[in-house]
Amino acid sequence: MTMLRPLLRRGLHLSLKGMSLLLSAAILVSLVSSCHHQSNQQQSLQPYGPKLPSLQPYVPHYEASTQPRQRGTDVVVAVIDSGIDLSHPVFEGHVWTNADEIPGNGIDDDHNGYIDDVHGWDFRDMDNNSLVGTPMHSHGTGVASIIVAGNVQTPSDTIRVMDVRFLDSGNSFHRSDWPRFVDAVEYAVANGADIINLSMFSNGKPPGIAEKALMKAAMSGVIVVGIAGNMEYGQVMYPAIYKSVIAVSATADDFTLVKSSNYGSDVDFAALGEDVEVARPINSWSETYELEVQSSSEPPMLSSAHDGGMTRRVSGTSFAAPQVSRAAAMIIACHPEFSPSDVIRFLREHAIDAGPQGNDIYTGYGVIDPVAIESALLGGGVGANVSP
Ligand SMILES: [Ca+2]
Ligand SMILES: [Ca+2]
Ligand SMILES: [Ca+2]
Repeated sequence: MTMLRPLLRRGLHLSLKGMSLLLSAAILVSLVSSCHHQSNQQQSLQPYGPKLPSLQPYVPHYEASTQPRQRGTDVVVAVIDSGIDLSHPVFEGHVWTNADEIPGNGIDDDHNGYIDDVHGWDFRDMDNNSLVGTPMHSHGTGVASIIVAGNVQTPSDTIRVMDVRFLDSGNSFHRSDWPRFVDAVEYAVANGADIINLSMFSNGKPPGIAEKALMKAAMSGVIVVGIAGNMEYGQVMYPAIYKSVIAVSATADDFTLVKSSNYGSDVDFAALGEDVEVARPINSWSETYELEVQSSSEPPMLSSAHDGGMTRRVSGTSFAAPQVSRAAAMIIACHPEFSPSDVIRFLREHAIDAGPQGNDIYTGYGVIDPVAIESALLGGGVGANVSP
């Protein structure tokens, strides 16, 4: 697939919170008119409940996610990861901007506890820029590029990424980092994220504060997308195993599970996670350094072959999850009235059934292809661009 298309500058930047209601309404109308409204949108939509109804009881905290989150006209996806090189052209017009923060004045203008946090926060260095301080791993830039890459004049037009750096230079984190993780999640929720992408997993069980933070995020209407993991285990790793997090496994082009991908009854969806073309950082990134620390990295970067240009090809569940985040973001862009439950239902209805019929331990409810989701949203029919 070709991820990075020629970039066209958008005429309007929609992230200003102070924008007049009239203008917002006009933009909303223009956006919605480009989306095909499903005839069943007025039906009563059921919450996405147990992952396997026969085995697991309904979890009440999902009830909270039946309420739409209060949001602006943009769809904000917080990428809690290793940091993003936002100067890469793929992000042009797709960067979340904190409109209440005056850049570079050394003052926390919006009183959210973070000084000059214009595009996010670096919880590794406790500064406002992933490109300065400790070396940034390339992982987050690749993940984020999947979320924003696409055509203009489509639902993806309003998607903005928030750079919430958490992982260290080796793309790793340690047990002592969980409080930092909680801060990162709370930052994303407090600053307007509609979706949190968590392309990371933990070998050990996180402390209760981590689960609580993710549950609070879900209860406040944020959709959290995580990864099954890349250990070949028949079990989804933390934190995606939590019911407040969507667990994504990785499939190849032919919808078979990627060998390294974890699987299990907690998998909700699968998405392309093999040989995916993503953006590679163009600043503040030393590939030599990265290769040196890669042996201890977690989660592993399974493939990093590239042509020395602006992109490279990678594999792993880390790059499957953002396909689901992107699909969810496009659904929200077209249906701002949808609650998280409605979004999940839309994903389920438009997932491509793969492997054993119905919900299965390898691909959950099926493979999410953002192109097929976009096609469905635009009225082009489900699976119009998909060959089984
Ligand atoms: Ca601030
Ligand atoms: Ca400031
Ligand atoms: Ca930094």
